[in-house]
Amino acid sequence: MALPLTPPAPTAIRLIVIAASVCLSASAVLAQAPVPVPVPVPVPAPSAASPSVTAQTVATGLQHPWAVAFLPEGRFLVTERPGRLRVVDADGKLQPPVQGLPEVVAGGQGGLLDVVTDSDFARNRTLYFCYSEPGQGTTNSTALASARLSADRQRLEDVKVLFSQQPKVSSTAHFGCRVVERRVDGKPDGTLFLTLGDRFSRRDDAQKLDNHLGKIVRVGKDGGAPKDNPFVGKAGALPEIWSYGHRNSQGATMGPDGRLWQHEHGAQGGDEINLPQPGKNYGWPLVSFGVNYDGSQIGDGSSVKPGLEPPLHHWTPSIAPSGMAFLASDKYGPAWKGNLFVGSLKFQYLDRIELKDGKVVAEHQLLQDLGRIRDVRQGPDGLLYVLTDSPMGKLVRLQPQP
Ligand SMILES: [Ca+2]
Repeated sequence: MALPLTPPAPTAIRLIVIAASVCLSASAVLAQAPVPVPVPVPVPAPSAASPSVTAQTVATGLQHPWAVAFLPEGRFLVTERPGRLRVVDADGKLQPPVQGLPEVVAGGQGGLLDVVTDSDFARNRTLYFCYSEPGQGTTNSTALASARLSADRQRLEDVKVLFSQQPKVSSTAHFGCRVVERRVDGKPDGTLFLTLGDRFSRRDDAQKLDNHLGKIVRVGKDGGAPKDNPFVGKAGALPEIWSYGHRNSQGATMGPDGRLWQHEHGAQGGDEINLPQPGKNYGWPLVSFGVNYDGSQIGDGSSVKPGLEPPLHHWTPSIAPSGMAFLASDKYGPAWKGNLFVGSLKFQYLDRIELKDGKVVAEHQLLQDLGRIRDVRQGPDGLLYVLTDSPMGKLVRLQPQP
């Protein structure tokens, strides 16, 4: 099926509105009778009092926003899936689309997806973004590019495609596409992780090392495979591969433990959190805690097998996870500090995950009346920001109440 190409998008600019903050206390939300959302772990009482939180709309009128990054002076950078990158001013005003993106194929789950700023952005104005890149005919794949944001923030300069997933496939699904700047001992090591989906129709390729389907790759900020990647020099294996056996990973971040954390969608059940280690196999589609959409078993029906890394945690039924961020700041008090936050597209909440000794010990559902949560990040102000996924998506700040 042909994918419509994104128009160059000189659409009318919506100047949007702020902050008549949707007041919504998280504790009040939690007290409401929820829709039956299954949680596979017991929920003990939190170890410290949870803060009262207001969901404050920073900006609206964003068309299927997918990712938010943070610019100096309180500005934001937001991707819109149809193929636009926008600066959002600190007061919520949307600027016209940033010019100079490469060609993006928008359709289905594809389009302009993740964006992150370089850790040294204040000096180099460099950002990284990933998107659905067109190929021959109706084919496409995920690609990763770097660019410099012009001083006036109106266009991209020096755009370089750092990596293109191979092979390109005719599919509108499972692009993966989260970018993480790797840090070692707290310092950027000059490389980036990129999550790559199995394109739905090519699940068996997730177990083969001669392609980039169903993989996490690690590439240099100038492109190319770092020499210490696990499969460099191995016959029949692509050198960018970091880990394999993944299905469709739309959330990833560096953890406070210095390791890469990611989550991925299962089929019917079996969404997972993993900590991908170099060269390891995360099992898809040989093992899963879920089943196929028609109810049939995946592989021989096993959920774990020797040689395949089990997930740290799984959600069955699936929550359809999106975005992933650790809260490092003190802004919400001790109960939330160090928690992991994950959006749920399917059940429409923000999952606050308590961890102890590296294990999930409790989950709490927040923001249950905002709609589908697409991204969650901690801003430089220490506050959490989320994006909602809709034709009129919002950027929302979680404001702790005194
Ligand atoms: Ca797995």
